[in-house]
Amino acid sequence: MTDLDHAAESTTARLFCPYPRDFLWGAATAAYQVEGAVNEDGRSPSVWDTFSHRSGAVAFDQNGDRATEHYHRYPEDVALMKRLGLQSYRFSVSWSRIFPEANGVPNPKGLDFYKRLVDELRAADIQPWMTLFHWDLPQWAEDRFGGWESRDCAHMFADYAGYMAAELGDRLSGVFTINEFMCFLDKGYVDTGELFAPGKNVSKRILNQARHHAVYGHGLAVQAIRASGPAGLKVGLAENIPNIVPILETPEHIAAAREALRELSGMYLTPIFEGKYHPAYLEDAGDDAPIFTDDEMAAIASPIDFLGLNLYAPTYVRHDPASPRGWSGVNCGPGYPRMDMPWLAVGPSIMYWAPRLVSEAWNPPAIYITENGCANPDRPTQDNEIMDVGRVMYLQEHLIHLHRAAAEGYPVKGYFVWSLMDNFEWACGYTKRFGICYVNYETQERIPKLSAEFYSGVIARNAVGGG
Ligand code: GBH
Repeated sequence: MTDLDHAAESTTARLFCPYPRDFLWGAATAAYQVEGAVNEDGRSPSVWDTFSHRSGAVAFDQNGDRATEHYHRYPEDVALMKRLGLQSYRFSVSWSRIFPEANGVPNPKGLDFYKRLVDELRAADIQPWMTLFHWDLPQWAEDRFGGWESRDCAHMFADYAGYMAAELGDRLSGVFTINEFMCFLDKGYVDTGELFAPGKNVSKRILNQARHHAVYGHGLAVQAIRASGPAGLKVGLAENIPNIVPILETPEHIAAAREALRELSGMYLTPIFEGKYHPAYLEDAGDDAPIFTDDEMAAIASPIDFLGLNLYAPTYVRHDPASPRGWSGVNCGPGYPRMDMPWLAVGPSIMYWAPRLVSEAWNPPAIYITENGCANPDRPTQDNEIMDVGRVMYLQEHLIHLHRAAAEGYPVKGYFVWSLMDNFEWACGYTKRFGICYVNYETQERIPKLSAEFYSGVIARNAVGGG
């Protein structure tokens, strides 16, 4: 054998290395994107119902009225998960199914759906992981007090969280309070072009205050879950951090990347882990900074059991002595590869850098990749096959870098692919497909794509390689 053969063989051997024992493999969805049944069993509208019915808000004026009918087809969907070998399922709860009105009276039929779903999952030996808030705020909260503009929203959210933990907690493997602050606040409260619900345009000052109420709501929810749920129920949140990648793997660039992460997370994760807003955030906000108390900051920093990371696209950062902060961003530049979304640049090493930089900055006890995936313009062939080789490439490359993170000892415990199936992709409606299973929206048929077969193999071997 030549040296090159040896090198090739050991590289291959590395790729065949398994993920940690007990590594948890799953898939994720969110209520408004899959459930449909928006007027059934006492559910009241959320801001996404209102927004998607506003003319021009969503591509082709599409909405989640029907979505993928998961509300009715969940037994079929759980059977599909089982066939694929999934070990866990991350779903979200539609708050307005549980509390259809502002009066705090729960709706038993709404709760019952989630009980049935969770029981079905457990019977199939699939761990249920629940997200409490994936952007579909009850419309009553928007109408009454302007949603997260008000402190009341944080308190109402904590009440809802405590209620769910008490009712369902003993059957859950974990709870995520909030999914991605930036998407419902920075994109929902400010007109950035591509609007998200509720589609308003508030001042900087009000946005900052709403951000504060949202992280405060997370902290109060953690406390409510601990107080009302069974002992030992694990709780965290799922955040879309800026997925910083140092332009080169050198100590200066890595230090710059770590500082960029803390600074760019200055209003969300930094206070959750450090109990303080990042000084650069407060300085930039100036007179528009949020108003808060010490007690609120302490609540925001309530200890969590794990951090969920939604990882899609990279943000490159360099060490830059010329910049006042010592770092600066670097654009991907022309010709950079992208998947089927304008923002979805491909940078698989985010799967290594996110766990590493987050661990170096804040040392969370455990990390789950709560979302990772891509849109691909999938279309069935005449034989009803979906050859999404682009998604297989995307997932495979990302999983290899995740393996590196695990191999170097960062505490990554599991991975949820986004998404189990094609679904209502927010402002893009049904025009973008993120599923590993194709959905025919006429018939609601689910067809596993090539990527589902790929992912099943990874789960079966607990490794990317070795097939
Ligand atoms: C996830 O967020 C969501 O949790 C999920 O519901 C959704 O279906 C999935 O992504 C796919 O989109 O326009 O340049 O400002 C993804 C994270 C964060 C990606 C905001 C788009 C906006 C980039 N998203 N980001 S930009």
